[in-house]
Amino acid sequence: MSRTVVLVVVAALLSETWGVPLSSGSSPRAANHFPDGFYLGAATAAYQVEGGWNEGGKGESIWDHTLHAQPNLTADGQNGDVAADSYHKYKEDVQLLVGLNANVYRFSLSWPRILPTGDTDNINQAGIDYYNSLINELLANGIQPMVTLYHWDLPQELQKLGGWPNAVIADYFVEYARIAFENFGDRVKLWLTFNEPDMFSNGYSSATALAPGADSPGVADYLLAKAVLLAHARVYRLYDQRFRPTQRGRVGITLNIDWYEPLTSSADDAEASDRQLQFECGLWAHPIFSREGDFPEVVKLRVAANSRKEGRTRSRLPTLSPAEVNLIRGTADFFGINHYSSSLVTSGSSGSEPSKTYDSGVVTSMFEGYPTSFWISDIPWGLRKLLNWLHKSYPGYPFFITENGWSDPPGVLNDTARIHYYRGYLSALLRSINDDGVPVIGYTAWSLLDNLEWMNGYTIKFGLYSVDYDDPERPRTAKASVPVMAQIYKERAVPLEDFENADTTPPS
Ligand code: PNW
Repeated sequence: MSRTVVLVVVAALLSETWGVPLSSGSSPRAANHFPDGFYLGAATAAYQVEGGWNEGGKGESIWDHTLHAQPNLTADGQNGDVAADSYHKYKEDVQLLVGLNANVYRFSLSWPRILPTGDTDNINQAGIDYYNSLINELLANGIQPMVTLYHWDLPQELQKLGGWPNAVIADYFVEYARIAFENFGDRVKLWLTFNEPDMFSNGYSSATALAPGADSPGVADYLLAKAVLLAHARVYRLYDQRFRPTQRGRVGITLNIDWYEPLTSSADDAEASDRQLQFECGLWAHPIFSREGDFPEVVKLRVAANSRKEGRTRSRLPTLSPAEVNLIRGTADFFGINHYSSSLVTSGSSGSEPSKTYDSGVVTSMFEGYPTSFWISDIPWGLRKLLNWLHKSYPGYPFFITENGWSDPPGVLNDTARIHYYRGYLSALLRSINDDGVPVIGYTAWSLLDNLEWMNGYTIKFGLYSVDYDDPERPRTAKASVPVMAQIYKERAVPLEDFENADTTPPS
């Protein structure tokens, strides 16, 4: 064997056996391939797909309550009472995942399906049975379950106590998590405590954005931040101490993080970009994933300064005591990311006073010249920049892309824009892993099937599979993106031509 051949073989063995990233100059075959053991699948959330809102002993959630009381909050007056009927059709859903060659399915547990009052006075066995059936069906088909404990459907009984801004809710969340670990942890090895706290905090800063519609901007959302971080940390530590020794799974949290590109090359805009990332991501990530813990300095300073200006004697952002900082710091085995889009950012003033938006002191705008749908721009290099920024800011943590996807208006089965989006973003993900050395362990596309897109009702479609919402049977149909994704998942690679054509390098 010539020396070159030996080197190539050794490099291939290294990359295959230990997932050692090859440098960009190496074999082009490797660069478009996912590492061994990489998870590839799709995601959903309970309220968006399950339906069965009052079946099998399920209690009322804040979403049931809010959309029943105010049906006009959704774009089409619809709600999740039936949704995609996954409560009855979960076996079919598992076959949709099989059709994608997925090896992981991210779904969420409905807290009030398991604990109808949110508390342990009533542990609903029918709810536990439902999730056991789903988990067993997944495993029988070779698909790992990845479970989100909280994807926004708080038991309404706990909203009567004020919901997440009330720190006492953490006590209930820990009990709920314990019941989930006890019942499912023998088979579930990937756990997420929360989905997108930054996004669901809007349910407490706006009357109309999300349930429960408690309108306390700049106050409730920061109180919620402390309560959620403490709840997350306590659940992580519970798992670590009581369940990890026997169950050997991993616990993380998922944050929504877009990329914010400075509008100009000025130092001011670079600062605005960092500030926006700190207010959207750092508020949650810094306490958990940074070496020093606590809220980011820039967030603490700006909220304190605005609070003083408003005549308050205390900051609207609660403080974390040294003991709380220690409790929260380091409480994750991996870092979940929901990434959809990139925007431009400059410093300036937006949002009402007080509000988190106002505190951040930035103005964002959408890029021009990229494919756009609703609030999403198709900018693959934004994901690559974000992953590099995250890896630099929070070294030592593996990342998992828990959501990424494209939305269409209703009726698009030949979803060429979604295909373009996924080819680009999966290529950017591969560049981040193989060229940049960012440790990413998995990817779940949003979403497996068309579902209730919160206040947009059924008017915005994220599914790889479409669902006919006019038919009581809720039949599923594969969109054109399904065979494309199924091939990528099967080959565990983006086809070379698509990979090389993808827009993965930021314009200079
Ligand atoms: C996420 N935005 O929410 C949620 O985790 C999903 O439940 C949801 O269906 C999905 O993304 C698609 O929207 C977001 O306006 C909602 O920037 C809105 C935004 C981002 C994420």
